[in-house]
Amino acid sequence: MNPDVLNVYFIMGTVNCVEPPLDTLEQALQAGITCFQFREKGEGCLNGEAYETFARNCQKLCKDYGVPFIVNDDVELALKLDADGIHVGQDDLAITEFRARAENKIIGVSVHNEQEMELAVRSGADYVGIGPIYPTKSKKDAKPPAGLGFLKKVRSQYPSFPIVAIGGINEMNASEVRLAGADGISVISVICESSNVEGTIQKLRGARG
Ligand code: TZP
Ligand code: MG
Repeated sequence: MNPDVLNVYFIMGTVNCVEPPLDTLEQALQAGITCFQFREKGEGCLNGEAYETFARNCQKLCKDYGVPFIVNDDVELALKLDADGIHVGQDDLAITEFRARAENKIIGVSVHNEQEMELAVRSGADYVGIGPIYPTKSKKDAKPPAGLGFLKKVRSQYPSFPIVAIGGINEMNASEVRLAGADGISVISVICESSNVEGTIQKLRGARG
């Protein structure tokens, strides 16, 4: 995949939002996010029909702006909606199994150590997510913050594999994360809680973006 897609990768679910979620998503799309991940999970999240309807509404907005719509974890939803891709963690399904069912979709995988990285690449992932880089309040079961060390190591071992970094990234630290080797940054709260989504996204963007 083209790593520029990862430049400013917004992740969102209703529980992350302060403003109406679809308003936040549309503002983020207008401001130039390059990828969107639908991640409807956590206490108080939508279920059943409301979950699917919300996903479809997010997908439609992404289509309007030509931005890839990636589904977190839920393979069946990704296939049902014909999403552009799926992002899975280590506890979710095997990449090879999903690839067999969705040849042309983007597959992203979260990795936390060299073994997971090697397996993701070998299994045919299109990109990896590395984090949490810094402390985050947006994922209850997040691993301890890893800092930039692992990211730098992976970049040196895989000079051109698409990498997005995640966890506690904001306007202040985005550039050091990019300098450490990330093609892009993935964020939840800094956009969901911004009072100036456009300004925030401008500052998050990489030089290429
Ligand atoms: N995975 C690792 S950290 C994280 C996820 C989904 C949450 C990132 O959210 P924030 O608010 O940008 O720290
Ligand atoms: Mg998962």
